[in-house]
Amino acid sequence: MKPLNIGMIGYGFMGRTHSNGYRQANRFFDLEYHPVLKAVCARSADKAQAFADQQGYESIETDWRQLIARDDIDAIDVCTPNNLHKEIAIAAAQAGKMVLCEKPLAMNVAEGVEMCEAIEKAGVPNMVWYNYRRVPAVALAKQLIDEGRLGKIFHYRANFLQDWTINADVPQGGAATWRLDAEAAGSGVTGDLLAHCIDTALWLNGGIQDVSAMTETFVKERVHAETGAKQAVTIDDACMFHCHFDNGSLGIFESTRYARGHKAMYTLEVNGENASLRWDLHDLHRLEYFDHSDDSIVRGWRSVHVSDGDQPYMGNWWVPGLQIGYEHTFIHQVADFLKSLESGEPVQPNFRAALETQKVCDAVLASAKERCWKDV
Ligand code: 4PW
Repeated sequence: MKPLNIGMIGYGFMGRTHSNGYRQANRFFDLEYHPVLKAVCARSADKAQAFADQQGYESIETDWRQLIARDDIDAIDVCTPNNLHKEIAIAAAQAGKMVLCEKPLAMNVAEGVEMCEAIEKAGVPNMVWYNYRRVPAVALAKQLIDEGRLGKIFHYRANFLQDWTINADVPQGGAATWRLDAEAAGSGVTGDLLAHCIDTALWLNGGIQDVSAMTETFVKERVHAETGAKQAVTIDDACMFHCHFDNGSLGIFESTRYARGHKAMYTLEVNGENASLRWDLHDLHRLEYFDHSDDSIVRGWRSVHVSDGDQPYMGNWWVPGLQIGYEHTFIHQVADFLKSLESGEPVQPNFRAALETQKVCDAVLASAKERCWKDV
């Protein structure tokens, strides 16, 4: 097996999901390359060392430029807040490293374009971690749509609902709550949650032409986690939009962190002429499927438990009927990335594909701000 030396930048929640993916992929997939957890980088040496000890990294760095300069690193994994993605990804590409970047690709389209140009000029393998494509039930939805089973598609709808920022005492900024700080995140739920829904939608249902959106910021001021100063909140707490897809279907999307009772409820539904399907992250193994060609006396929504060896990714896991979970989506993404190194076929979504999601996010935010339809 060929080693692939990973240099991870960042040590938060996503750093843990990716690290687990690197450790597990070769245990379940037949792959030519195997990731080696070479180094993790964080500004605090103590935090980097604690992460390295827990996750199994061989060494630490406290300056990402040093990490990129190391000869023993093949791939840089960007797990920082969004405002650092561009600088790190471009520097890594220019140093000839492969780049795996957390979503969303960038703070905005302008940054994303620069990143795509740099990565393509360097010609290095690259990927953006839109992990929900790798839920087996979602991958099965893609297979059913691509086989034409739904026929002409009329409607696509998706929600991503959470409730963790309802309390006005939650601070913004800092290591744990940078997602509430526009300076670090670029946007609120649009880049954080809707971006997932948009990536999946573009993958399942094709391009989006134009959007009409509204956003709201329910809590207007928050204390900064590090300085303690009260500041205006400039992220979108909730965002909704509707759109036209290139294939003539209509889309409706909603995301919020103010839906009491919902922690990470990502749902999607696609309605076609012949069939419909729907999926819910809270019950991620189920793909609900309605096929109008079924005999009318037994026609109805089927609840397909996606755990059979014939279904996407599941042949690599236990035996039919047994389940996997959220963390496996990252293991699948690592496996797909490593396979792409073997085949030379770019893994999806790469930077260029993730730029399409960024374009929709920017159009959504502009539409909400200007209160009008925006072309993507
Ligand atoms: O990327 C998203 C995160 O920022 C995740 O998929 C879910 O929402 C879980 O945490 C947040």
